[in-house]
Amino acid sequence: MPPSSLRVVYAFAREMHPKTTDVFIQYGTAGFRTKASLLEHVVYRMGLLAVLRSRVKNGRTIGIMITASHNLEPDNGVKLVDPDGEMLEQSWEEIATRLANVSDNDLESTTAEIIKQVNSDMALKASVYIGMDTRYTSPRLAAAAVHGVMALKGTPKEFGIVTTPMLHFCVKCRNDNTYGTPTEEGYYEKIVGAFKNISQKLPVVGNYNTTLYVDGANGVGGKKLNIIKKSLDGELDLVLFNLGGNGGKLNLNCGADFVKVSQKPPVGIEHVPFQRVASLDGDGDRLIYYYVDDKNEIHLLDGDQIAILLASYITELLKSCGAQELRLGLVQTAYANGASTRYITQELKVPVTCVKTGVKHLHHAALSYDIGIYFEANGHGTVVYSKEAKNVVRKIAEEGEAEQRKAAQLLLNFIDVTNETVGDAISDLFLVESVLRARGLDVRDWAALYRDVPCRQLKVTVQDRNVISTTDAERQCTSPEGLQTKINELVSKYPSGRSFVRASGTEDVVRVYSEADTQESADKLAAEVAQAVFDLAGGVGDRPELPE
Ligand code: G16
Repeated sequence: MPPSSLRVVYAFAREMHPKTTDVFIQYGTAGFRTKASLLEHVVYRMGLLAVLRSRVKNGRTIGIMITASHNLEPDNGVKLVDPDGEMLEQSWEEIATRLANVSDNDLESTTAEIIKQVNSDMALKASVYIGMDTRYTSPRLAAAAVHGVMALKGTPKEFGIVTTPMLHFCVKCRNDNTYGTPTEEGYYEKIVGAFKNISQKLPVVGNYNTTLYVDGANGVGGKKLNIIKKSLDGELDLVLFNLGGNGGKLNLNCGADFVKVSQKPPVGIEHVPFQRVASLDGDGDRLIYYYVDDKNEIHLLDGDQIAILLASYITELLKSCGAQELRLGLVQTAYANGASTRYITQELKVPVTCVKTGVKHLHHAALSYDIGIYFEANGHGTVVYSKEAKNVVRKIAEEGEAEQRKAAQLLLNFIDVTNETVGDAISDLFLVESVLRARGLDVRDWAALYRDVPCRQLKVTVQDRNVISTTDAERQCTSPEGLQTKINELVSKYPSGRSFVRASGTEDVVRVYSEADTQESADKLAAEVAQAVFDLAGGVGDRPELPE
């Protein structure tokens, strides 16, 4: 493509997707995310960037997902997916931010500069897969992405409404056909098919029962489970609610983020004590389980507990296979409950790595193990298995002793249920159900594995959240001056106290996390640290308060 044809980049921008705001936007924890009305030009430009990225990767397919995931309906966002289904390589985030913020007049020349900088061969073909969530602003933004791809003569393929992890899966399959078929049906075939295979090998025993209630957050995940439900042949009886009808709003008082942060059950269902319930988030990439007891108190089984359940089962299968030489490790963030980290290292004797928030960081760290399990406490995570690990297990499934073969075959099914490209609520749900079934556990047995330290999360609005800098996997705050000293002073008043603050990369807020020996203390500590953030980091609006 000769440089002169870049004129069309400007033409599309000016005529169809002009930049109408000067608000600076940054590629954050999971792409660009803000009010949907500020995003059209950004998404168009990400269409351009995806084409350049595809060419740099020799024409391999790149993904664009239109979603603001756990955020409320008025927000939207865009995430770029790299050829192996992982998040966009970090060194490109800066390029994405630059392209998103230049004026329309400078767009053509900036595009030319970036082509040179990344050495994108414009003669190559380029392929871009585009998916979107259920937000009413998503179709318009998806169209802007398509125009961006067309402007640089790439080939867009639209998947319509899919979960974020489904798009990641399709991108991976398109570039590596040994992983599966790059369609929604291909996803069901592999992941749901493997779950049914496991279930058929595992009789229902002990306290496990096959009825699972699922809160769909009024988003795409629930809709897809409604399709899957019919093909489960009774292996799992899904009772779905918050599917987007009856005026239910996306992520509003429901969904994984609401349940985790507010520590309250979602609206949309009458809770029966001890019922096992799973909550997805808006684009189907996070999963939290919970139950309500006979005193109407909620008990969460969040990303930490999911990671532990999966780690202990995989460890058991590896032992039964005789493949203990495979190194299994777990990756968490600072939000992981202290009790979970202690349980993993002391009881399970599994090594733990702590990294910064954002699945891109966790995924990367997990790849250093033969089997890496990564979960954020908010329910975002998955398992990755190295080629070596898969080969070892395959060999045992073919050549091992009878009992070893049985365990290895179960593990191979388990690997197939896993969406290794990214955290996936649907795939994770089937993994959890497989383990509960294999072990005959009900939700209370699972919750009894260990007890969380009481914790609390709060949000504080400040003038510019970038004044907060952190180090040590976000556990220490380096600016503004004096804030960490104040946090240390507050924490020291509470037995088992721990607290940290960081700027969110998906919402315009500073997040505060605290833990202490009682819920009252954790709440008080969070409120005091939030006050300190408000005072020292330029709080705006109302002073922070605890949720009721
Ligand atoms: C995204 C990221 C997650 C992160 C979450 C919150 O999730 O993919 O890794 O934990 O945002 O990030 P922050 O605290 O920076 O706002 P999702 O489900 O919203 O895409």
